[in-house]
Amino acid sequence: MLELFDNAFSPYARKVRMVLSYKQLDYQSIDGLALSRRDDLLRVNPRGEVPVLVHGKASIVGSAQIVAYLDDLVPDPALLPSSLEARAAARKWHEISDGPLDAIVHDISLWQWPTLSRTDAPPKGLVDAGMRAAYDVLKLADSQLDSPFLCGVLSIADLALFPHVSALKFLGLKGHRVPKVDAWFRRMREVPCVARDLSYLKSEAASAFSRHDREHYEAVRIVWRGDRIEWLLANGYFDWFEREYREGRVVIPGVSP
Ligand SMILES: N[C@@H](CCC(=O)N[C@@H](CS)C(=O)NCC(=O)O)C(=O)O
Repeated sequence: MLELFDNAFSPYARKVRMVLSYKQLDYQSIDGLALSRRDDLLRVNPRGEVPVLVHGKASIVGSAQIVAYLDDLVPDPALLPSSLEARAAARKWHEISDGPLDAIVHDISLWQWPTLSRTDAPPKGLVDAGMRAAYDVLKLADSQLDSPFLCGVLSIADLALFPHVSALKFLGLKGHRVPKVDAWFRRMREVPCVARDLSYLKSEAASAFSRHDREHYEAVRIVWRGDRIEWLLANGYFDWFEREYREGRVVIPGVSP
């Protein structure tokens, strides 16, 4: 039996769930970010991050590693296209989605999380800068979308990008013209593994927003790492981040307790 240390809203966990579903694999989901499961999560990943896949004695940490593991476990349907060029492009989109695009979406969305008890406003200009940067990524996708999916056939490129575009739509990315991305997004919503995850997400969101899940999850401290810190600092938000740190709202995985 496969066990997934999961979280409904994590873009990385969303990607892994869609892959599991695409490959028709059954698994047991454990909400690894629920405070009640924190010790269990730390046992399989001392960084305290989801997703983690447990398969027998193996614990696979990190969504890209999990995706590669699942593709080895069940090669058909494949997550990479067949041509050398398209495979390289799919890996590139996987990396853009997991790295810089995740960072942008994370950094501008903190004020929308139902689990956080923030009542302040984002620092001046942050959301606009994020939306501009995200739009640049979407324009690149738009310029490359000349088939139904990013790299020809449905691949990890689409499954990795989708959660971020879906979050950007939720955040209100409006007034930007990316017609091919919009058509791709509509097409993606109909792909069975994507549709299934969207309906799961919808039901989880309804309960999280209605009970304002602050007792079940960390409500104050935010985990900051790698690209997410880099994007913030590259955009000049040193003072804001320092204040967050001094006021005890910053966790650096593997360093902070
Ligand atoms: N590189 C990792 C990143 C995983 C990650 O950042 N997970 C976030 C959720 S999106 C997390 O678990 N953060 C810990 C927390 O919020 O407590 C991956 O690809 O799986």
